[in-house]
Amino acid sequence: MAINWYPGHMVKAKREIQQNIKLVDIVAILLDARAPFSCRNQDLENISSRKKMLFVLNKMDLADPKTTDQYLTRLRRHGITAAAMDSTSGKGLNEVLKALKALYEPQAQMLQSKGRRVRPMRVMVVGVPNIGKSTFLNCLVGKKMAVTGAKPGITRGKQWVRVREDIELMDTPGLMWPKVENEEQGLKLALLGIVGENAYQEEEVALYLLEVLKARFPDTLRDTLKIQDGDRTAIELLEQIARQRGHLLKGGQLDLGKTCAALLQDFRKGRLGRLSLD
Ligand SMILES: Nc1nc2c(ncn2[C@@H]2O[C@H](COP(=O)(O)OP(=O)(O)OP(=O)(O)O)[C@@H](O)[C@H]2O)c(=O)[nH]1
Ligand SMILES: [Mg+2]
Repeated sequence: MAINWYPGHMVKAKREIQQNIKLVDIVAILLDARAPFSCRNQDLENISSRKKMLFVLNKMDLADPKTTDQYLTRLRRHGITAAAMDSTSGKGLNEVLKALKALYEPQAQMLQSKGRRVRPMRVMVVGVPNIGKSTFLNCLVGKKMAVTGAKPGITRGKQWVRVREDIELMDTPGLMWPKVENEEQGLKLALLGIVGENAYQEEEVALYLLEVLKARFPDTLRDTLKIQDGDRTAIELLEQIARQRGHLLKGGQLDLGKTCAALLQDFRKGRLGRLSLD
């Protein structure tokens, strides 16, 4: 599925990020821990490349812990500073803070050696929509400063916040790619809720989810969704789930639209377990 979703506020947001990048010391690039490689936005990394970067695998609570460790190792092998975090509970926050401090240390020492005051580090939080940038910021502040929400496109303009005495953070709106050509990447982004709901077909994404479960997570089909694969196609599995859940239209036919929407919600809320996709 190719995705074309680049609403107007993102054009403005990209310009704002480019203009403000010179004011910051570090860019925190948030990725979804369930599919960090699919969430990497080359555009954003290019804009950030002259700054120190910290990659944060957010929503770690929804991802398979072992796989998250493997992803972190893979990123670090490429010389990337990376940490995982759950911004809703604050798990992993200490590692993130430690990584930020380590990245800022050379600059702090330089200021000190020149006899200048070490000012708070300025961190810009960037990433694709709905990845948890505003939640991450709130978690660092320890209270709700930025508006968050369960759909992409909540933050519309930049926002600076003094987090603690040693950190200032800037929240930014989520940025998509002008066009996502890679079929599977598009499906993953839609499944993760990163793409606006008008930009994809729910049925196509739900069938992709069932294909992934069939191929890689048969236990989830059997134990969580309580269906027997029995070599059935994804559409047959979808129909069985619809019957099981009693998703029916007035005339008695299956309401597959309802089942697709429910399955996507189940995945996004972690009700199918901690599944990593990349
Ligand atoms: N389970 C879990 N949910 C999270 C985490 N971080 C954020 N969320 C949820 O993800 C959704 C999106 O969070 P936001 O903070 O609004 O995301 P954003 O990146 O600021 O989104 P935009 O401003 O739309 O680009 C919300 O429903 C959050 O509660 C996390 O670490 N774990
Ligand atoms: Mg936001």
